[in-house]
Amino acid sequence: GDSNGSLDSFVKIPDIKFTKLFINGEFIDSISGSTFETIDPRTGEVITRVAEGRKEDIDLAVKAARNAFDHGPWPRFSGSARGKIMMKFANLVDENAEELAILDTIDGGKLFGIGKGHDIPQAAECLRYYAGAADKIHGETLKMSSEFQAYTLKEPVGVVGHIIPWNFPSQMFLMKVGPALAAGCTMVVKPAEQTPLSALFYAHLAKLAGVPDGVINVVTGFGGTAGSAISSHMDIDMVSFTGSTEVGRLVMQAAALSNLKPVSLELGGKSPLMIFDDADVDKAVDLALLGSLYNKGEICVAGTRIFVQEGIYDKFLEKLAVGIKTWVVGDPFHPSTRQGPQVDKKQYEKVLSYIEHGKTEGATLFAGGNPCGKKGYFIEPTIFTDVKDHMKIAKEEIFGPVMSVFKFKTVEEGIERANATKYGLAAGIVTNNLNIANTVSRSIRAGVIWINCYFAFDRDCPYGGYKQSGFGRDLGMDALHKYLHVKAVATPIYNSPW
Ligand code: TXE
Repeated sequence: GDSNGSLDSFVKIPDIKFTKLFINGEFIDSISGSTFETIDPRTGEVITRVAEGRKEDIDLAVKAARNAFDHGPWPRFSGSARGKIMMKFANLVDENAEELAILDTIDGGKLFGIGKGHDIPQAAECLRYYAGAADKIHGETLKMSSEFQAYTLKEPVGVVGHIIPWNFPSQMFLMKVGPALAAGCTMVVKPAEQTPLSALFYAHLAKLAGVPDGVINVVTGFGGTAGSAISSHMDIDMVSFTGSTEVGRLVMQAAALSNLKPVSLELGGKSPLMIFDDADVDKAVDLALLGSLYNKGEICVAGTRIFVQEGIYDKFLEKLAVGIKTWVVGDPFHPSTRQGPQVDKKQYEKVLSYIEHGKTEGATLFAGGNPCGKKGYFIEPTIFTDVKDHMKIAKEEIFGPVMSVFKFKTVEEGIERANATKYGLAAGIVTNNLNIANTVSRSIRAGVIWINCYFAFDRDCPYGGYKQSGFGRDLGMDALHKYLHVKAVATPIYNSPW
């Protein structure tokens, strides 16, 4: 660990510009005046203090969003007028990609090179995708069975609450805000307490681009206070949540007990990657490493249950032992680092405790298994083999760089065991056999299936959960439609007796 030299030697870290709540187009202190520390997981040191929003700040933000929705221009603009402003917003994101990537690296331990070169440009493209959709929102004309005709209108759902996690602060922000903006909604965004910095920067860029005041409000703060004030708010029309299954349950409950607002939930996962006898072993190893270790394993769709068919099992392990050595842990600013620190002390300790469980439950520790680095929250990429389906590490989401390898015999057995989970977010299949690929794709109960690839994310491709991984979709046109209501308007065709 920390094998990539001293921290901070690669880029100059700029002063942090935005640390206050963004409400009604202005950066303001929280009503209580309280602030909280945001920590650099590379060192465990404080980066800065950020305004701590609570219920009363959420109330203020909702008032601004409500006013912007009920009386402001945003929902009343033509779609193309909204699209133009969103395009400008996207251009500003691109122009500021380096600074935004730095914020996500110091706040969340994410790889800087990938952030600047991929994540943030792709997030800007996602915004453009929805900007392009803003003037293509339309309903249908219906000839009804009676003497009426009807048409449908697609109307924005209103004030949206977005509660987002820390693992992809930039992509998450723009993938939630983009379709809601295109739909004509106004919103209150609560970023995760671990990674508040880039969200505030996005708020600033939105204002520069010309997004009217009150349309996007960002309230930084904790889940139990600011977050729950969103899910139980009487004046928020919908909540889009990404986070743990445990908190997803609370969000849905609070929504039900308040104003019955619809929710969309993107929750935890324990996705299988299934490697069949005929697979290209090198490709299988690459996908197994990527699928379970990318973003230090802090990714909801991580393929952490690696099912390997018995005919290829030994060869796979042989190459995996070599492949894991290329997975370098260290300073996320260093260009050759593949894995930075876990996001915070809580996640770091959670992952280490799962590793202990794996050892005591009798799985074989094949690689890694230890914390590393002199400071910060670094953990060695870890592989367990001989994992049994009933073990804790086989069943629960670890959300860290820990891979579990299982052996299976037949396709049917593989499908059954891959499906034996309460989650259903994603699955990977490695095979060149079309019949196996087709059969398994249709048999796995999960929202996205990747054949001979993993993390094939695209703004145009929806993803989301089956089972306790939640419901509702992010990305693609499906995400736009979750921020739209369907209204039917009927009128008689001729003089009707009705
Ligand atoms: O999640 P939380 P945590 C999983 C992953 C991880 C575990 C715990 O397994 O180890 O969850 O992480 C806000 N009402 N995922 O504790 O608490 C919170 O402030 C309303 C999977 O960080 O669910 C943050 O903004 N909101 C995942 C957001 O919810 C509340 C991503 C997510 O935090 C709240 C993250 C409440 N009562 C963690 N309590 C994924 N699906 O990608 C907290 N929050």
